[in-house]
Amino acid sequence: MTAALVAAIAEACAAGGFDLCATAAAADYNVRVPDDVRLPDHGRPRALVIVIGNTAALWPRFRAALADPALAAAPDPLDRYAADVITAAVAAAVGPAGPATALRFAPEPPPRRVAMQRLAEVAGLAALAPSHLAIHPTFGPWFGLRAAIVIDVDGPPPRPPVARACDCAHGCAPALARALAAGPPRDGDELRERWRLWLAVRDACPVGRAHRFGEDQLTYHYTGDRSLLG
Ligand code: B12
Ligand code: SF4
Repeated sequence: MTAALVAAIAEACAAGGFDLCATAAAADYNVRVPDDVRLPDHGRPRALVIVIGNTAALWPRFRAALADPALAAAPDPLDRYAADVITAAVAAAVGPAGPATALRFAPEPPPRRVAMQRLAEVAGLAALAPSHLAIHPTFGPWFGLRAAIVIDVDGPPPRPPVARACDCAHGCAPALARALAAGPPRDGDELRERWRLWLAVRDACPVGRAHRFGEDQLTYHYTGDRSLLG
């Protein structure tokens, strides 16, 4: 039942452009993170957690979905699109009589925040690098993390860690040092002004270069420039 549930959620999310899916047990994540970013577990410590992410595959699906005027007018259309697609995928797969579920989305602030990169690591999806980026063995840093879904069924046994592809001394470390030298990476306008320095951190990684986001997708991610959605 659990495998079928995961497959149904993964398939519906992928159809909307959220093409990465991995699973973990809540306890394997909760023991590794500070209390304020722990996941709820429905009273079942090894409850199933499904982590959903996306590669460059998201962009054409998201652009097509913007034909909906309500989505196009939303304050943050991409976050809204992710929430709509993933919430609908879970509701359809679990059904009204199914096990309890809890959803957490990557942009949610504390007290609902999840350390998505650490969850991706625990789920065997990616390795957390000194660049503060999660690195997928195929897609490198070219993916986003969108949601954690906790379902009241048993999750998998602990995963072996994902091996890091290099020591970063010749990859991301010099680029990270340059970005940090320009000032602390605060959010909002300050980060946007220096976004190319942070893009350079991603570009410095040798893993997954063939999967780099297209110009529109990456510029929108770093700047939030809505003219790219028109
Ligand atoms: C807050 C936040 C930030 C803050 C981080 C500062 C801070 N002191 O925490 C700021 C605004 C600076 C930031 C910047 C960016 N972020 Co950010 N961010 C998040 C967010 C919403 C929460 C992170 C968090 O609080 N985790 C909880 C703590 C307890 O976890 P942690 O493991 O201890 O800390 C992690 C992060 O906080 C971060 N971090 C902590 N301290 C520092 C210090 C520095 C210098 C940096 C760069 C990062 C950083 O790295 C840690 C892991 O190594 C996540 C989404 C999520 N829910 O996880 C996205 C997320 C981590 N960000 C992401 C990205 C892509 C970026 C940017 C590259 C792009 C952008 N948005 O402009 C930039 C630049 C950073 C870079 N390395 O290149 C992606 C990473 C994808 C991946 N493949 O790993 C995430 C997962 C969002 C997503 N939807 O995919 N981010
Ligand atoms: S350059 Fe190396 S250490 Fe840095 S993010 Fe890429 S694989 Fe990880």
